[in-house]
Amino acid sequence: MAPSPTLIREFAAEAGFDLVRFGPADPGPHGDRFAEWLEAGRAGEMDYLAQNAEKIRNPTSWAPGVRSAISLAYDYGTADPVRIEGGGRIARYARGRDYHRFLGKATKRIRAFLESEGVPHGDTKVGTDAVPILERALATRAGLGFLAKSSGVIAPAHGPYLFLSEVLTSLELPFDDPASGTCGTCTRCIDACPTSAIVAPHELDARRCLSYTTIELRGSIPTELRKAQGDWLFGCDVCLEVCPFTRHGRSGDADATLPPELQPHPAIESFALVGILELTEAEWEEQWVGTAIRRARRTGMRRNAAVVLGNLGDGEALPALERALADDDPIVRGHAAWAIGEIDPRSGALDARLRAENDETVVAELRGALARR
Ligand code: B12
Ligand code: SF4
Ligand code: SF4
Repeated sequence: MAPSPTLIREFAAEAGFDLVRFGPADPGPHGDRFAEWLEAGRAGEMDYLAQNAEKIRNPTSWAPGVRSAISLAYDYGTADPVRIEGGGRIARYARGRDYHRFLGKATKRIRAFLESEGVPHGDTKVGTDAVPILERALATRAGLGFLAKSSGVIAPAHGPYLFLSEVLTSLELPFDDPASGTCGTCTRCIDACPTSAIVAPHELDARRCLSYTTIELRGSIPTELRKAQGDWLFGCDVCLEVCPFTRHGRSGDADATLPPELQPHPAIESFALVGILELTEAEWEEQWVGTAIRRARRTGMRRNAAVVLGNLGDGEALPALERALADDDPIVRGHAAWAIGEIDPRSGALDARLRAENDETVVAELRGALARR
């Protein structure tokens, strides 16, 4: 016999989720919005979204027989983003061990529970983030929260810092009502976004979002977005920080209420910003394994560190940046040149490197830095 909806809610709460709602296992009209978004090129280089578009729009194409989505949310709200020694901030979601593992275990427990209650093996699919599902669409349709102008899902009683997960099941569950709450006339996130990435309410141009440029983008960060990056080293939380619903997140000593997996990772706590610019392959492979930061790759993190150092304008970072001009990695060399141009474009190291450099992109970066004299 199938487990009762009440029992499923109780089990999901016990597995660690703050919110559990039931809704349809398909994105409905959000699927069309997603297709328009892709068509407009707003996904940038995230090709996996276009490659999985059919699966994303139609979950039954890869999970036949699913009828309902158990939409789940975990409130990870904390007081502060992680600050790296010497400057540099990391978005709150990436502070601990990779949250995919933490939530993946919890969703798998729910699947095991459903199977132990008689749901046939194979009738249930689970996911967190890295899954061909419009998680925000499913969460909104299940009434877990409302679709905010930032394009995030906000649960009025918790705020915007929510990880989403889902269990798709063949069970016919009673769908929940839509969540109350709207953005109303507020436009704070749109106004505060440093790169104007929220181009209209609910519409994000990912190519401009710092979460994309510092994490997903391989290669160079567009020059016009570098200053706007400020001290964000990985991801960005501005549109969540300014949101008036943020005060409804975890309260009191919020950090202490997070499980050990979501406490700051030792690598994040022990590396200084210059150390990240100079991160060796061995350090990356030994000390950063198991963090969500790995998504940016070592090159990406070193590139991001150069941009932040340039934005912080700290002359003490110049020797490290000048050393980075001779790095094997042209992305690191190019961004180091840009950062030196921000701090001290008269540095002789720029001229010396220009004489030796034969990578066209780096040459352009060096010329750009020298032009600031
Ligand atoms: C690709 C991706 C990104 C991209 C693009 C984000 C985007 N807004 O499109 C980048 C790298 C920029 C990114 C950034 C972030 N991400 Co992200 N990302 C994803 C991922 C993998 C896919 C999202 C996607 O398909 N985007 C395409 C757009 C079109 O879809 P969408 O964002 O869901 O937008 C929907 C609405 O806009 C809706 N819509 C818009 N207008 C209208 C109007 C009507 C009438 C209707 C019906 C619908 C509608 O249609 C879309 C489909 O539902 C999801 C995980 C997943 N599998 O869903 C996580 C996910 C969305 N990300 C998440 C997080 C936490 C973030 C960041 C906060 C991380 C950070 N601090 O740096 C930022 C937030 C930036 C922002 N303002 O959105 C969470 C969001 C949780 C939440 N509460 O909403 C998710 C769900 C991961 C997770 N499992 O927790 N992300
Ligand atoms: S994460 Fe930062 S850059 Fe991206 S939309 Fe939000 S405020 Fe803008
Ligand atoms: S800041 Fe305002 S507009 Fe943006 S998501 Fe929050 S309530 Fe909505």
